[in-house]
Amino acid sequence: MKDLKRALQTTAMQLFADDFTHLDLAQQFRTVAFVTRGMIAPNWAKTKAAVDRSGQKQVYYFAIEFLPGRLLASNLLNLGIKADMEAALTAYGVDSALLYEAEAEPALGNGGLGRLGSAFLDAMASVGMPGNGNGIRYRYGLFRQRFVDGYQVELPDDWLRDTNVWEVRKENRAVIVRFGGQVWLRPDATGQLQPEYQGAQEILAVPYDTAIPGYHDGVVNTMRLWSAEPVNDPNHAFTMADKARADEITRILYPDDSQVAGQELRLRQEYFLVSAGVQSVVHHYLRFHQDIMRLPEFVAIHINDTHPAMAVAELMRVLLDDFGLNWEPAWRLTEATLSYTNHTLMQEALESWDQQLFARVVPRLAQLIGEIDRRFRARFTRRYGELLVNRAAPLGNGRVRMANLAVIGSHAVNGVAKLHTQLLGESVLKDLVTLYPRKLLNETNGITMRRWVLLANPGLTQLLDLAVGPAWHRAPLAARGFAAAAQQPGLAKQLQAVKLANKQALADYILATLHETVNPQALFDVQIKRLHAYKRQLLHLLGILADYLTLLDGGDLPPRVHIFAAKAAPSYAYAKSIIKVMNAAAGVINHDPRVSGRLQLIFLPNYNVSLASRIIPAADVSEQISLAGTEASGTSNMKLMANGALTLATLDGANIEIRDAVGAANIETFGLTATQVRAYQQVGNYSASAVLAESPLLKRVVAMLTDGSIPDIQLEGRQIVDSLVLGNDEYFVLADFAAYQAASRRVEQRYADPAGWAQTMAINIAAAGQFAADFTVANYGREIWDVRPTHPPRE
Ligand code: GPK
Repeated sequence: MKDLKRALQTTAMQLFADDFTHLDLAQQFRTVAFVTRGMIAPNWAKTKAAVDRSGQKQVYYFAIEFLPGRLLASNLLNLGIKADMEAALTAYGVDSALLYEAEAEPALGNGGLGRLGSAFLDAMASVGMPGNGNGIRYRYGLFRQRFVDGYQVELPDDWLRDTNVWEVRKENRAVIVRFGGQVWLRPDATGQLQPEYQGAQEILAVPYDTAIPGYHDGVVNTMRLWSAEPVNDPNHAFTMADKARADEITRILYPDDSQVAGQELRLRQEYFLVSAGVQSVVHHYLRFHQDIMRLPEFVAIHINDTHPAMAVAELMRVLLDDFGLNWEPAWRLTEATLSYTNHTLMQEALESWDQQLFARVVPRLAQLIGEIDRRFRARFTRRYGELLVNRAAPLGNGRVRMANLAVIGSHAVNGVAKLHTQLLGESVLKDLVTLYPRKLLNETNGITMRRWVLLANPGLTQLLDLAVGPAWHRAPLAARGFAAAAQQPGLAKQLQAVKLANKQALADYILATLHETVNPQALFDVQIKRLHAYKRQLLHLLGILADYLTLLDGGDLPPRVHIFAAKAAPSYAYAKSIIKVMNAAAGVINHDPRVSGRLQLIFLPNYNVSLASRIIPAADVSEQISLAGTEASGTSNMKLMANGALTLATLDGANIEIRDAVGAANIETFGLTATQVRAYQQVGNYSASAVLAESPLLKRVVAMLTDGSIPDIQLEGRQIVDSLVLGNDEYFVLADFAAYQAASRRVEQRYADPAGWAQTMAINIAAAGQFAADFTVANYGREIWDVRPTHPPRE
């Protein structure tokens, strides 16, 4: 600790020419982070050297989003110096909790997809797999959300305003990315066709590297994020317009994860990420290897969702144009190097690009994809027929279909939960699975147990350490013993006390941010995720309104606090209407003395990784109520169970695997199954109005949206009712309503038995270990990447 104190003083003097104790909180944060970074650096250099020297195969995880969360506490934890640093800070009179909050959160992702990428980077480092992130350094991350009159307002996220302590700019590793112009193919001296570019725009891609330290293992991997700049040519000054055109590419993260907007800038972002990434992977490979034909022995490139799917064509471009390979060997290398994860079944989220736009932005890739398409058709049409091949081809109806391209160019394709993978094979990827029956695999998602339990829930961590020892930090399955241990009434009592303390802390936060007082003894019922029709926050809201009416009618329900957090895409009007209606309903319910202390609706603004860390440890119930067959996996379901919440769920995504892990007695499931939903959709015999006509309670609830009982929501309430009635309730909210209400009552009955509830909590916590991302990446390594961890998580 003495050393740390001295390091803080020295660094404060170097950075700010002042004493550590004289600095403000932001400066103190920078000082502590700088010291921490200095302690990571030697192992970072050592890891890189060791991987290069040993020639171990490396994973490059290409993703248009990463969502790491704040890094200081997590880095200190992984280095094993968190307690020491906190002691040093205490000695200087600094509150470490406040200091951690001074860090800007890197919000370079929308939600689950980006968070999964960051969980994988953490996990790869923690099990000793050489793994690199490859992404974009957005100047502005996901918008900050505020509510004004209950409406969502989006504010810019200027996260780089104060310098980012963690990143290292590597200008010596910059590469040039080419856009637009014309490409001609001309035979060179040997007769090979070579592309000749005319009028292309060149952009400099500059990498910024961030260290990703593993947990207590001395491994430090790298997340590389690319920033666009004008090319700096000493003989040709760039203009302001050049600078603006470059800056634009990495200016801002697209804040929508449900729709493909089809905008040229997004396509440019994707190509920028892919071209910079592929070039840098190949450059690095050539520093330590001679033979490009051995690339897949040393390099695995992973395509996270379709946004980086152009990697297929870009790697072909490099192999053909820069290395002069012939098509077949280049294609074999490409397929062996690449793999792809699908994250959604939703039609509107499946990416495709207008072929003409595509050819204008990336003309050489358009040529190559044309050739991939031609060869694909030539190979399969005779045997499988034109209809099937047309559907599965990379080109069709004037569009470039990114999922098809990714599957065709990869040796493995995976879904993110068992049900999702099964449904992929039956629907979105059916034709491609017919053509490539062995490519499709399942890799169920995972989470960073250490961030979501060790960091977020110190109380529970202490109890787990007490009950099963600290082995679970590295070997997540070791938490299994917690279920049996919690049968001792003493431990069960302590578990209840920890949960209560966490709820009190969240109650304090709610009071400070929304000026609402909530009772920590009440049931805390949590739904936190992006706002989407398919995730059915609306079903939860209808349930709340029904309970409100029941209470007004004189019914008796136990005290319950419903806690939401969710951002809506700025262009997603329906999702924004739900937010407005939620906030308006909160205004009515929370201030009605007739239900005071018994029912509350709390919508916390600006959901992000930091807010999740506050809410999750305090949750009693985890709402995972998407329409069956729509949520690919979900990962908040795993985080919440790991913190002892009971899952209230449809049989969707990873909820099914959670049920299998905890047993049907320790989860509440309800609603239509994916098979039943599909049957309705195929026959077309679902009638929302018929459901409505049969339920007097439901009718009253839906009426509340338009009859003025919730003020100031004329348009929004109407829009929602129209979607349910005129639109025939695309997501079967009304169909599942009665089952949801019944499940909700069962949850309350369980909660009335504190001893039984404590057992269920313990069983959920004990069973969560299987969802540690440490296992997920080890499985990817074994089944897809052919990369083995040096210290795999114990089974
Ligand atoms: C899926 F397709 C997408 C997307 O664009 N963004 C995103 O966050 C999510 N996802 C799924 O919706 C979740 O079910 C899943 O757990 C998560 O990706 C990670 O796989």
